[in-house]
Amino acid sequence: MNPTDFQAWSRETATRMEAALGDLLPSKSIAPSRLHDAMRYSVLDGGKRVRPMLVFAGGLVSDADPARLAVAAGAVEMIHAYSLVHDDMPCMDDDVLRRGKPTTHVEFDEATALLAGDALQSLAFQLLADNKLSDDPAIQLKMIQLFATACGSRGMAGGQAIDLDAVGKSLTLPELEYMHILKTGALIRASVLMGAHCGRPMQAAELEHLDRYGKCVGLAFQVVDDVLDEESDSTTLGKTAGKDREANKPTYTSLMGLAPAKKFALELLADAHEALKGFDARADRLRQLADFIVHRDR
Ligand code: GRG
Repeated sequence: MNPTDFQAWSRETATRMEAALGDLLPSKSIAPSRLHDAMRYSVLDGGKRVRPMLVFAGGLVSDADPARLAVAAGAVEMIHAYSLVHDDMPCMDDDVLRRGKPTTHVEFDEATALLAGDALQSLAFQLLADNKLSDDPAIQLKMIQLFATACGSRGMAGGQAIDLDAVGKSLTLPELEYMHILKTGALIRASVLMGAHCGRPMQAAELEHLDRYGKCVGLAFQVVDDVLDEESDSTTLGKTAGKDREANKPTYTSLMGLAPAKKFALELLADAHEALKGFDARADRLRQLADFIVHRDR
């Protein structure tokens, strides 16, 4: 696999996403303009766009139409952005900086940030309902169902609830893993399937393998996030009360140690590759993305 080629593809995908998100989000010239401004502020011009890339890479496996993938990827990124906006608020992690900019509640105000997150979540589902994403309406309904599960109390929001409850407590490794499979993993896992469902109908076995890939990559993403946090001496920047709360949260590095956490991430990467072994070269972007996620430096 050619890393230069992957870098070019990821840059192109990020540029395509920026344009698509700009079009999919309501204009700030439309009322209520402050809310629309806050939604655009929270989504545009920032982030690695890992989840959209997973949607596009999943779609390559099923030869999906890029226009459909842009809508599905836009919906996924809006949910991700909403989760960050709410996560940064004083009632949760209380952070003042995100993606090098003031967090949404700091730039606007708490009520606007809350509403921006709410409206981004609604808009994501509206996009999935308004646009044709599969030739088969039953598959499109399935996409919306799996996505709703990934976002809700049995997915990301549930994982966040478990995470908040864990502050100051000790979790076992299986408990930590369960929390992260929901909090960070569910959306990443759903991204791959959302992309794959935009193309030709997939066999159940293919979907199972893609889901296993997504589960491994979703968990690896969080393990690497913990490793990067541990290794970074800049984590105190832009943090307030959330800093103390976060310091009291169990992480892979605090439970396993740094070297075993790095080894675990590599094991998950090997499992992700194993899950794709029956796929042809059309899964190469998924393979490269798994490598990128595990070997990233931010
Ligand atoms: C508020 C319902 C609700 C959920 C919040 C995902 C989440 C749940 C909170 C984020 C907290 C956090 C920083 C977790 C660590 C892993 C993670 C999801 C990091 C942010 O994702 P990146 O690195 O961010 O993809 P960018 O900015 O690149 O998009």
